[in-house]
Amino acid sequence: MLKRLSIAVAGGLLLVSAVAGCGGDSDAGSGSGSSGGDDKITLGFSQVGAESGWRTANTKSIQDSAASSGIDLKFSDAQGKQENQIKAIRNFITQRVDVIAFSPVVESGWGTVLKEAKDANIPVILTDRAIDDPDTTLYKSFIGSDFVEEGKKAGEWLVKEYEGKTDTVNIVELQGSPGAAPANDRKSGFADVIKSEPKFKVVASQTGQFTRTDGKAVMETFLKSQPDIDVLYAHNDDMGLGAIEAIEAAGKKPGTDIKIITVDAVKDGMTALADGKINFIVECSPLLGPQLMDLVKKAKAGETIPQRVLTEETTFTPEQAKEALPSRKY
Ligand code: GYE
Repeated sequence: MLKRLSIAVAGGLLLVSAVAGCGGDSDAGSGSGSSGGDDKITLGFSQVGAESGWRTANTKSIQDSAASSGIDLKFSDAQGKQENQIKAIRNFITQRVDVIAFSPVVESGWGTVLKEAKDANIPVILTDRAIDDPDTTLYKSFIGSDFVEEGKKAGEWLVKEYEGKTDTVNIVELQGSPGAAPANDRKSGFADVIKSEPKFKVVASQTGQFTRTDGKAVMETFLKSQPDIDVLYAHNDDMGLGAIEAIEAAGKKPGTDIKIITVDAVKDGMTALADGKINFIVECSPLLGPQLMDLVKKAKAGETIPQRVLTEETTFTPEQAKEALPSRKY
């Protein structure tokens, strides 16, 4: 309701369609898409879920920028399940939305449904995460980060941190949700960099599902099974934050007894970094909404859009986190 209200406020012109859309919500909406005859763009968006602070900020960015761009957003939450995303995409096709965008839960298994969208002439934009299908004609563009690069940045920090030291460095890794591009790529980018020095040993690596709860639970098992952990590499802040609770409960000092590297740089992660509980964060921006809406408009207008739109990102040390925190948007 709030969303529809802000759409109405964003432009008087859109009021009629906003009111007309009140009968339905999210992907079950009444379908005021290209068949409706008005020139308002309808975007069907299937989100992964609400697993992390990153995801919450990403959802907000997409909803806010759709509203301020006057785009009618049909938002669907897949609750972490690929089957729900496939269903949502099929619904969007039936409703004849103008553009479909989605953030794929996993990398593989998209060929059939995306072929259906292509046959229906509905452009698809991959948001945040890639798919592994070699047929790049199945989507118009992919907007998001380079996750391999993020993993490499995490590894490079570690190599520097232990420069000149010869003792073995025991690393535990909390992976993102199985099969997701950021889990696969952050793992491989990191592994690629640290393999240059045999002193780095990943002694345990398991999924923490990108959530705080699982990050904490898996770290508890790591702490029990691994007597000597030097470093934790977590594929996102939330799992790192959960792990911090487990480390403290085990009587150890996060950031000191166990060094911690995470990815995302959401506010809670940055606060823990500023407090010295995390040692290094690789940024991954969730604020994809404005660029996505821009691509949606261009795709609808039939303009050629770049196949790949890369987000710009940085890294943070505790000092840099202290500086950045007051103006941090997410
Ligand atoms: O890093 C993590 C999440 O796909 C980049 O998904 C995203 C990842 C993000 O939930 O926190």
